[in-house]
Amino acid sequence: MTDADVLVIGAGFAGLYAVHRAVSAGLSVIGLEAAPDVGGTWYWNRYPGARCDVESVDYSYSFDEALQQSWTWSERFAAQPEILAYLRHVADRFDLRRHYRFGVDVIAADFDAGRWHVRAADGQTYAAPFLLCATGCLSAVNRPDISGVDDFAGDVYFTAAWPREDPDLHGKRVGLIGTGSSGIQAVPLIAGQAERLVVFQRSANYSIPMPNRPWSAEEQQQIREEYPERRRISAYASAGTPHGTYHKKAVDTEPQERVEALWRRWREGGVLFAKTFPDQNSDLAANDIAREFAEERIREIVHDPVIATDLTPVDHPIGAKRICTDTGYYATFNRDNARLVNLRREPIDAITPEGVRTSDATYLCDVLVFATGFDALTGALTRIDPSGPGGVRLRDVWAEGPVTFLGLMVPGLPNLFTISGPGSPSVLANMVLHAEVQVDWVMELVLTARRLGLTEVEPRRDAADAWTDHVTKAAERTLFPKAASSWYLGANIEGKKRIFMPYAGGFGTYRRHCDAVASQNYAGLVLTTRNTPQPSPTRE
Ligand code: N01
Repeated sequence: MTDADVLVIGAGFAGLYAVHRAVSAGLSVIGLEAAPDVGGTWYWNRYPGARCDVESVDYSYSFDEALQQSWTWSERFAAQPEILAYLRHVADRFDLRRHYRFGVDVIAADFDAGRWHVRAADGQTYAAPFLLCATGCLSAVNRPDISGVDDFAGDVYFTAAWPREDPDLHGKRVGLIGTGSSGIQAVPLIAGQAERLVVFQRSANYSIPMPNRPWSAEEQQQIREEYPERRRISAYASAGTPHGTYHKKAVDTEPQERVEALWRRWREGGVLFAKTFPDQNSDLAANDIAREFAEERIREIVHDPVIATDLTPVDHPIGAKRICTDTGYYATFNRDNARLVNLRREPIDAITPEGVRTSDATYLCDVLVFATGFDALTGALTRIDPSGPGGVRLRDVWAEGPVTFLGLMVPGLPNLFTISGPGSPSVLANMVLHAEVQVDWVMELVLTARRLGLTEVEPRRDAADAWTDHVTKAAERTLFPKAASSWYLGANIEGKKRIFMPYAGGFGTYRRHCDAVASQNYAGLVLTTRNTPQPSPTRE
């Protein structure tokens, strides 16, 4: 079967849920996934140390109470293998794999005669009236074009496409380029294996220790009992988790009390430190308080003051770039076999067959690890570059930055849905609950359209402009745009328009916007009925 009611691209958290929702609603659905199995980002990012920075009990589906009660997370912050095992379990439990074609790399999508025609790299096409792109925010790998990169004689690995068979790095001289979340998580593990590790850092990042530990049996029982309440609080919370900020602004809190609040968050670990105080991400004075606290921790951990200074960010308020979480990152630079190269002082000239040549030295390497990130938020979509009626192309509509309605729909591209797309909270929220909210909204719209005999649903240009303007204004109320460069801003990709892409207004607020649009009969959308002949899809 290559025709269905709905096509879903992607088999990560969002894609799997979209397929499940569509099948449960009685629709025929084809899922297309480039990898050989389910998992999405958790399929590919299997580098040493890969873990989620949101607590496992929150970073999991909420849509099915029996699933929630039956799965037991072993640790507070789940590692990649456990998250992948969970997604495989979900695929088995809801029999989702049979709707998927794996190993299918989608390269194009055109809307014609009321249907999306999706083309794969192998030439196969698939068609359906509705297309859900659950292609991920962090899936289009950034492979930097460094001079000589193809000449390197040793092994090359990308954290974002790590081999299924974990490479043995014992006794190897490893060079690692990139110090975002992936590099920072991988560094301590690689240093523990390699003979020598050289970390090439262009920009330092703030990283908070992740005090991971196993959940005790009592905690697991308590989690099960409290799940409904935990989810009820999370449903309209600002980040889709039950955690809030300190009850007072940093600038209104006495110094001693502030430090105590910061220590509490530091010890809780994870991304929550970025939200210790309610004004931390909107007021530079408040941010400075948290930033200085974190910088003091770096100086305490790292023995060599020059290295500590090099590891201290100089170009962004804390949290304005995605805060990283680690297990022993800073302390790694106290080891004899780990070295930091500050590329701002000593830029890379070229990669040679033997290693990395900077302005000052050549670092001999047997292995190069690229932890160089992604063409985030838009990359996976613009690489497909869907084209609508009259030849409207996504890349053209987004030439000056992503224009969306609710981060979910694009003017000129009917029946196309961008799950976790730019203009939605996505990476600023709990991605799993976020996917559930968006997929539920889309499926309601699809079912409504089918019930009313509508063949096309599409946002009005003025409604999309108004939402995009709202997204920009929400970002302007924060410190996010103050980062010199970040993937939130698209600034890590050459030629990409610099614009803050996620919706910073909060997950709960976003959800209320979605609810309001649906309850106002989809205000902002153009709903059309055309008499186009429709092939009737076969159900599996
Ligand atoms: O990617 P990044 P990432 N020469 O873009 C450097 C999520 N995530 O994969 O900052 C030299 O953050 C680049 O330098 P600069 C999380 O949301 C979550 O690490 O551009 N260096 C930067 O240091 C995260 O934010 C988890 O100057 C080059 C690094 O590469 C997001 O994924 C774990 C370079 C890229 O950092 C992305 O993280 C992992 C070049 N030519 C990821 N090009 C958890 O849940 C790029 N860089 C914990």
